[in-house]
Amino acid sequence: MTTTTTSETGGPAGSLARSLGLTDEDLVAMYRRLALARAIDERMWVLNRAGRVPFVISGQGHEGAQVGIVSNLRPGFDWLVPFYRSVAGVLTFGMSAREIMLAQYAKAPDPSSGGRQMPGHYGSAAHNILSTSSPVATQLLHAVGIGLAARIRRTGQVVVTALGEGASNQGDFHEGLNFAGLHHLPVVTVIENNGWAISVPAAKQAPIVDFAERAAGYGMPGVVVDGADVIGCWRVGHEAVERARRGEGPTLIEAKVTRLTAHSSDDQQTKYRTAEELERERLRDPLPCFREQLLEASVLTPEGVAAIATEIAAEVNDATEWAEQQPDPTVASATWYVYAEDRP
Ligand SMILES: Cc1ncc(C[n+]2csc(CCOP(=O)(O)OP(=O)(O)O)c2C)c(N)n1
Repeated sequence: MTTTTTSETGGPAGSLARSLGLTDEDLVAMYRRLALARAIDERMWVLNRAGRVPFVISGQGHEGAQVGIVSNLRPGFDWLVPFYRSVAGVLTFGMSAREIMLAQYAKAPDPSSGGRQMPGHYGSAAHNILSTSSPVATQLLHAVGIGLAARIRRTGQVVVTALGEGASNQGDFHEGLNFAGLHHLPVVTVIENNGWAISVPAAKQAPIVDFAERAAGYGMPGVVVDGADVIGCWRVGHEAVERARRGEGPTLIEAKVTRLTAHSSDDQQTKYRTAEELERERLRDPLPCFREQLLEASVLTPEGVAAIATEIAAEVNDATEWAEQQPDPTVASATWYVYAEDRP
């Protein structure tokens, strides 16, 4: 098994997408999801700074990889095991702006946990999105377990899971990939490599540059893709998901993304990232990159971009106001599911 590197950036997006079987409507829908994820994320920061929500951990810079790859799953049939930056991923897989805001406000109707999980740990039983645990990389084992169940039951379901490059140094990642490779499980693992694990740069995390190389140790293909290249991400996601669906086994994808914000609302990244780096990283923002590609290919017009922005602003306002009005969890619900005898 070899590690391959792929990038579609710079190609004429319209004809390339058509050659891949993507319609203009598909591309516009993907752009809308990217833009919606960004707008929700930006709103979270405003709410945090205004003292309305306790904590933000951002997906800004990761959205292109998430939308491109997750668009290949069948919502309501396949499974998504996300991580805390997966705002665009869970939106692509069926969660709504309102549901995301419920989690931010920790409200009782929050589908992730009824307000008991840490914000950013998205989940929805209705959408086959597993709410994950805070220790990083533990979600790999859950994803592999779901993949094993799908294989035993012969359902044809595929699981996509995601984590950061820092988390890929945890034992759970290696145990999970080994088991998935050994049993040819339908699991696509996406390392969203943003170059940092909080304040630790990737070069101080592991003795390799491309984390996808690790796939070779587990008998599966490893693919590196530019996370600012949405169509390229869609293509590698498509190949990996279809391979899993055919029963040919797992794939490891490494999307080189950028972290456009601090690690979280409790971090000050100017303590360890230079102004030059932060400026340079803006060039790798998938949202303007994709918008420019679609404008150049006449898939979108400036008026179309503006109309989408207006719709999204209304959707984010609605989600914020609606979520804020929902009831808080009851005190009695705090220990639900902690003790066997204390369940509703
Ligand atoms: C097992 C474990 N160790 C430490 C932490 C604290 N922690 C939370 S996020 C994080 C950084 C993870 O970096 P990376 O996997 O590269 O993802 P990123 O946040 O950069 O997207 C750390 C160390 C944790 N949640 N779990």
